[in-house]
Formats: sequence, structure tokens, C-alpha cells
Amino acid sequence: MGKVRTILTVLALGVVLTLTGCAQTQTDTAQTDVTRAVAVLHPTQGNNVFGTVTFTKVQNGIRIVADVSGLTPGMHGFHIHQYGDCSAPDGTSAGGHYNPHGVPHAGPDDDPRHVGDLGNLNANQNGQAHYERVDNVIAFSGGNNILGHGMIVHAGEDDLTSQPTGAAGARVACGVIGIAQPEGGM
Ligand SMILES: [Cu+2]
Repeated sequence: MGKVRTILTVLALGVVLTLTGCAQTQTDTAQTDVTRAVAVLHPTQGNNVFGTVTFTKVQNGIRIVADVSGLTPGMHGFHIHQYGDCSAPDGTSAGGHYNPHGVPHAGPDDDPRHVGDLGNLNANQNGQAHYERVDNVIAFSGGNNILGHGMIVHAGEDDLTSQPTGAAGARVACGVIGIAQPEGGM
């Protein structure tokens, strides 16, 4: 009986180890294969700001394209925040700026900057903003991985200087950056 139990235990352990090994391999593959990500923006309470942000791997970085509507005309801080959590009505659950290296807040072309420092959206008289930029800091893996983090649009302008947030005010839209189907895959 004791021998049978030992054999069963060894078999069970083998199954567990095999399953763990598979899961680990799949996770690693999925991470390195990501070429495109997306965040769908929903308004925070009392706002009507909607939009989509896509992140596509290109030769010299990641191309960010955002189209956002329902804004007041002018500049609006546009950042990746620490948490992919839009559950709070005012978006504060997304935490502060995504800043894995603990450096000061700055503009998207500055070095250093928060990984999440993407500058501003510029909305026209109809409240629509189009943003396009190839960024060399954000990534889909490693220490600057943006996947699973939050995407926030603010009520006011990011002055790119004030610490730690650019004094951009309340959060008017929130989204979560998720893995998207590769381009041409749909
Ligand atoms: Cu922000």
C-alpha cells in the first residue's frame, strides 16, 4: 500500500511539474510575440470622453495612434498610469503615472521621463483629438512593459514640468492597455 501511494505521489508530482512547465512556456511566448496593443477609453463619471488608443510595433519603436472625442477644445494630459484599474468613478484607481524607474515627470521627448509620459492630446473645436507618435521608451516586454497598465486622459493640460503629474487635473477618461490581435489578423 505504501509503495502504491509513493508511486501515485510521484506520478501526480510529475503531472503538476509538466503542467507548470507548459504554462510557463506559453506565457513567455505570448509576451515576446506581442506586436500590437489597444486601450479603449471610457468616460469617468460626469464626462463624455470616448476613444481608442492603439500601440503597434514598428521598426524604430512603438507607434501610438489615439482618436478621442468629447473633450473640451485644447490640450489634455495623456499618460499611461500605473494600474489598469478604471473601477473608481473618477479614475483614481489607475494610480499615479507609470514610472517604473522612479524619475521626475517630463515630456515625451525628454530623458529621463516617466515611461507613461506621453504629453498631451490637442482637441479641436469639436472636442476631437488625433494623436500620433512613434515612441522609443514604451515596450511590450521587459522593464518598460505597458501591457496591463492604465491609459488616462485629463481635464487640463500637462505642463510637462510640474511634479509629479504635470498639473493636468482631473481624469476624464480611463482605459486598460491590453494585447491586441496583430495587424491584418482580423
Ligand atoms: Cu495622467
